[in-house]
Amino acid sequence: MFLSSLRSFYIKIDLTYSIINFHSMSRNGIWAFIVIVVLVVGGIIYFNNRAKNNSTTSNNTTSTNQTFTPPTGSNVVVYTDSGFSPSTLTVAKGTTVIFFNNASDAVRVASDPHPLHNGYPTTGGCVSSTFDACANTAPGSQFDFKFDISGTWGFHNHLNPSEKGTIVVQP
Ligand SMILES: [Cu+2]
Repeated sequence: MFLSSLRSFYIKIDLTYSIINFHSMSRNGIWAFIVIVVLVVGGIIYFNNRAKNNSTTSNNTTSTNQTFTPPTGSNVVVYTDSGFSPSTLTVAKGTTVIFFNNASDAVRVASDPHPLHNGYPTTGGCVSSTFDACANTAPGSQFDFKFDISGTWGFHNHLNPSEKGTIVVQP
């Protein structure tokens, strides 16, 4: 009687111990699982953010190399990094010519000759002729000038006088 109750006591202890042991093992398993989940989710978020930052950086790079859309028409001269295009433009008297800056640097269109700026025969400009932007035209901007006098009028980029062009104004 005593022996059998002792045996059942031991069995109980053994059972309880193995239950605790089993629980603690599965608890470790749960912790390991949680740690793995946290690492995996954290890793995904980290690499996602890195990918996002990389794409933001490349977007910024794209926006620095901004290109503009010059106006089109028979009265447009576009300034590019390689000079004025077309280099000679023929227009009718009274036409307003658009000098559009599609280059990466500023430009200042002015009447030849440099530095007198008195070829186009009007006075009242900042140097002499009114055919003078008198200020830098930033990339993406334009300078407009109305040609009321017929003739062949040379102009240049006052910031880089070797860059030249010609407007032929027909009567
Ligand atoms: Cu000049």
